[in-house]
Amino acid sequence: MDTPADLVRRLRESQACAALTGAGISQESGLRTFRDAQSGLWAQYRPEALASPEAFQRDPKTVWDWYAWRRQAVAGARPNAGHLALAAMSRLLPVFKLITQNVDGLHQMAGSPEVVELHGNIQRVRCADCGSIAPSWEEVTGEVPRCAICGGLLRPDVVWFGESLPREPLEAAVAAARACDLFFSIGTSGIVQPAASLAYAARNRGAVLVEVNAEPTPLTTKVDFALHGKAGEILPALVEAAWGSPISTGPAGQVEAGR
Ligand code: BJW
Ligand code: ZN
Repeated sequence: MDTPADLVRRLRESQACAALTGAGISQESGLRTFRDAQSGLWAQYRPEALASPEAFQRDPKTVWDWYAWRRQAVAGARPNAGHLALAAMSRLLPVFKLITQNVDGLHQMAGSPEVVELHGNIQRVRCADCGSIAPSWEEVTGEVPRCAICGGLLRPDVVWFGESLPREPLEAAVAAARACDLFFSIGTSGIVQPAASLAYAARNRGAVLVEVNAEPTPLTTKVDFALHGKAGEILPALVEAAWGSPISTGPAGQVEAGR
């Protein structure tokens, strides 16, 4: 891929960089994006129709099973070159804030420190009634596991449509968007609020916007650099162009990139 020289210069010179990622960055790790058609057992469902408090109220077992299935897929997934490139950027830039809408934990596994998780994490489970995090639970066929404290139904600790985002991560994300000079929107369709507004918050404060996506999105016409293709190819190429050496994974899974 040809990386624009002006973008390479801006990346090298950035004093405060922020990136927002979405499901597209994990696609090359074998995880389905949110708006991909589902397959098998779940082909008849739209993810949007399952990721809501109303769906859980109506049919908690189906929603629980869908998350159990996805949790298993996430447990078998590994970070790809895109995740590793972002982890390298956190070492190479003076300030790099990584904000994700993903619930899969792959950025952390790639070595990114202090990832801001806007939509929670699929591996955590909490009580739908009292909110306690369940340290463990037992899968019982035909039933949704219950809270050991109050007996309420357990649910994934993720943010569904119509629910508020957790306050601290949202504040951290808005602050990072407002303070950065370079903002990346990576592998996200850019339609789910309030995450989608972060790019505009950055732009309103004068940041240069970069989009990395397999396809055009509503943000494409607003960005300074639109890089179309796979995040797992574009991001490593960008890091290599800016800092001159390819990203590699050390023996302990540590990400390295030369200055
Ligand atoms: C690649 C690639 C590769 C593929 N390389 N790229 C203002 C206006 C209108 C509506 C609202 C509004 N404010 C709030 C709302 C309502 C709602 C909303 O935004 N609705 C929209 C659909 C219009 N928002 C909310 O309800 C939020 N809560 C909230 O705002 O509370 C206050 C409030 C409530 C009600 C009314 C008003 C205010 C909560 C949103 C929670 C979203 N939750 C989910 C589920 C999380 C748990 C789970 O995983 O199950 O989060 S939904 C889903 O969408 C998930 C994702 O994180 C999120 C974003 O999806 P993402 O990441 O963009 O994935 P995709 O699949 O859409 O796109 C993948 C992209 O990757 C594509 O572009 C591909 O091209 C690309 N790609 N392969 C690079 N290899
Ligand atoms: Zn409870």
